[in-house]
Amino acid sequence: MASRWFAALVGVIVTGCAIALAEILARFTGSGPGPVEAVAEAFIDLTPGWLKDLAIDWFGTNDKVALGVGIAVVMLALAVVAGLAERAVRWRGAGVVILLGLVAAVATLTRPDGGVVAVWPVVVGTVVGALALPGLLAPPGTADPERAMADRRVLDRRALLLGAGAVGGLALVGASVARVVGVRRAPVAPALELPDAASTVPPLPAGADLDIEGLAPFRTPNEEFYRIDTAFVVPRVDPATWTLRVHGMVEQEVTMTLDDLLADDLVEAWVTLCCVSNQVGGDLVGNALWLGLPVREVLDRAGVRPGADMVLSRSVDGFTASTPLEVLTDDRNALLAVGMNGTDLPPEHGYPVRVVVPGLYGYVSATKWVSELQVTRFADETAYWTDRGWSAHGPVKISSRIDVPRGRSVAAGEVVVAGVAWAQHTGIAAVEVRVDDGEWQPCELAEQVHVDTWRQWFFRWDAPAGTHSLEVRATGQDGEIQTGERVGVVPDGATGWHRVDVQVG
Ligand SMILES: Nc1nc2c(c(=O)[nH]1)N[C@H]1C(S)=C(S)[C@@H](COP(=O)(O)O)O[C@H]1N2
Ligand SMILES: [Mo]
Repeated sequence: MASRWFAALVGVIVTGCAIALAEILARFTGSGPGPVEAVAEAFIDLTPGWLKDLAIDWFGTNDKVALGVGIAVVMLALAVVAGLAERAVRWRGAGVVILLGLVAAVATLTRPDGGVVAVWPVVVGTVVGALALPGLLAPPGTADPERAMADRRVLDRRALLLGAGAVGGLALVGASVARVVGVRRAPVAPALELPDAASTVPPLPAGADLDIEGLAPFRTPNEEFYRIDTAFVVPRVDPATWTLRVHGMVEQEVTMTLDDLLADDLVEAWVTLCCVSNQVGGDLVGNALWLGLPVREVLDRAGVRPGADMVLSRSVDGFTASTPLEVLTDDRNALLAVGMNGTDLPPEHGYPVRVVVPGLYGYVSATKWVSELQVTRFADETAYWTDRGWSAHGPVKISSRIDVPRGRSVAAGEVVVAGVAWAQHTGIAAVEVRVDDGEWQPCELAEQVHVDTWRQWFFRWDAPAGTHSLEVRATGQDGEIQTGERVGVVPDGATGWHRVDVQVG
């Protein structure tokens, strides 16, 4: 009989090859999401809010890597179980493989880009795995010495086969991992020919960026822009076939192609985007120069019917956001964006088209890979995160953050304290800092570029030796003073003053 180690190894190799086979089939026939992707994304959709918060808290924008590692560990464990179960009772391990396959099949069926036709690679992989496992681990049937010799030879041949299988399997697994991490993503995002904006922003005033080391730059480069979404694999959208469908409570449905959009009068706008999961002092916030078509133009063409109060934007991967109609129809720069900092949207930031709305958290507004705008009512529809315990409305809360000094000791004497503050669509009027719970002291502000962007600030601090705490708070142009009350991110964003401890020596 095969040893436990051998059985576990066979389990891992067979399961690995079965998964890789299904991945490769899905990839090269373009049938839909691969099983790993489907399971990961179904898992993300089923994750309760508190667990998602914990994940973002622990792993930040590495949450996908963490999930990938988690899935790999669980699959490895189940593969070992399959091998051992097959060794114990014939067909039992095959049963484990079939169970795994069923989970993957159900996940694939329920994905927006999946469905019945997308399931066949999983079926093939499962059948191959479920037959290979008992085939490779069949116990010697008899105590007859001659039969035993023959069995030995069979086992030897199996070992050889396994070796070859392992090599091939590793190659397949490598290829599918490459697929999952998106190494092969590049060719599916052909560069768009972005037109010049019909309405441009004025050049940045010299005083907009204080250029202090360690301070977040006024403009966040695309590569450094935080990424938060439910997509385990970045959706691949073909710009040639992309359309935006505007429907629901409208006079007439409108369908736009990318050419339609690019031929329109596009506007440029500086907008700071922020995630509702951003903790006090966190970095899930960034500022970019966006290029796009005002959403109100498109809504105008469709003709919004009376009674509507919300637009549910939907992405190709099924994510939805509920945005109040009024912020999409007032004069703010709510955009169907095609450009980010002078280039196309990077795939992970919504290529080819996403929504950007100044003043709202991303989860209720900033739909990436957008494909639909449904004009409706808050009473009739709910969005992705609303169904998971988050508020239906998500206006950004006034915030401020200390970027320097942070996490290191500084020499006594004059220390520059600096950071950013934001109150999108309201604007920042003042920022104050206090040392060791003392008096609030006014800071200097960088030039305001737009009420929709963050604003840098700094403070010259005559720092005495010892350990000190620094705290910051902002005041909006509407007079609102940032509250010191500590509230967590659920259900509609964190509040509280950012505090850092500094060692001065
Ligand atoms: N399709 C899609 N769009 C999405 C999301 C998503 O999960 N799927 N997440 C939203 C959230 S919660 C935020 S904070 C912003 C983040 O945009 P970014 O990744 O470009 O920074 O995208 C929004 N748009
Ligand atoms: Mo978010």
